[in-house]
Amino acid sequence: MVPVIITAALVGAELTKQQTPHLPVTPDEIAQAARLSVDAGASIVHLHVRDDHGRPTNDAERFREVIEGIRRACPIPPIIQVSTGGAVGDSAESRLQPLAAGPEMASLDVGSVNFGDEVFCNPRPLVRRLAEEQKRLGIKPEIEVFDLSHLETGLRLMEEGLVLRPAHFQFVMGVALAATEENLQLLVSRLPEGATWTVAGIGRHQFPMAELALQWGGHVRVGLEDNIYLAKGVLAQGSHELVQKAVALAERFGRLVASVTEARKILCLA
Ligand code: KMH
Ligand code: ZN
Repeated sequence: MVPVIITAALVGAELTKQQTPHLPVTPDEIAQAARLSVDAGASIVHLHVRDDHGRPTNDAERFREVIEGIRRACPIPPIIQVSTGGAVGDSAESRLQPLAAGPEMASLDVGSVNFGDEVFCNPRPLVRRLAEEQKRLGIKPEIEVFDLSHLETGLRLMEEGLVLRPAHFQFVMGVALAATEENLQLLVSRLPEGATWTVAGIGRHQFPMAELALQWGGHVRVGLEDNIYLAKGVLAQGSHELVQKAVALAERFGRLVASVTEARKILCLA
């Protein structure tokens, strides 16, 4: 099996310091969190950033500052994947901004979904716009699949040439779709030829989903954005502890952990 690419989702847009004091919010804290996660085995950093008050922002300048900080802090800089999902309710204009900060990858949310008590809106025209801009800038999208219909939309974007092959999919389990083995199996079975995939299990589903991905040749996302606990009732001291746990699981299932160079090759990044 190919080495497993571990993505560290360090910040998110919804999490607060009240929920976990280990959440990085300043550019320095985020750079340090990235360094620890990359040292632990992550090759991709999925990135949201915060303003000076710790609130989520899509400001291109703040993204640039944080990305530079991460690249400076890491002897071997990771692949930076900016979020174009932002926070629930962010405008299209705002969600396009992180693409200007020079990332190699970006998330591409392709369908609307209930998100807690809110709705994460991704109407088709917005999705097309985000996909077009990523293609224009040579940024590889990660198609975010919160629901089965999102996979269908991803396939359509590929047919339309808005997402180039080989496409990369992220299965987000436990927000809309229940985080079950059957659901993950169904999603994997619908992937197009040559596609790569990774799984983000939310909350307590993080590691059960990671275990399946490790056994089935998929890749894994962990990090505080999705789950703040290392074990029941034990807060992770940072995303790096969750990366360490994923690395230990990879060893258990006989998967090597991809270096940054290997991850670039697996994902066919330029
Ligand atoms: N914060 C969520 C509403 C992404 O990064 O693309 C969207 C999200 C997905 O986190
Ligand atoms: Zn995100």
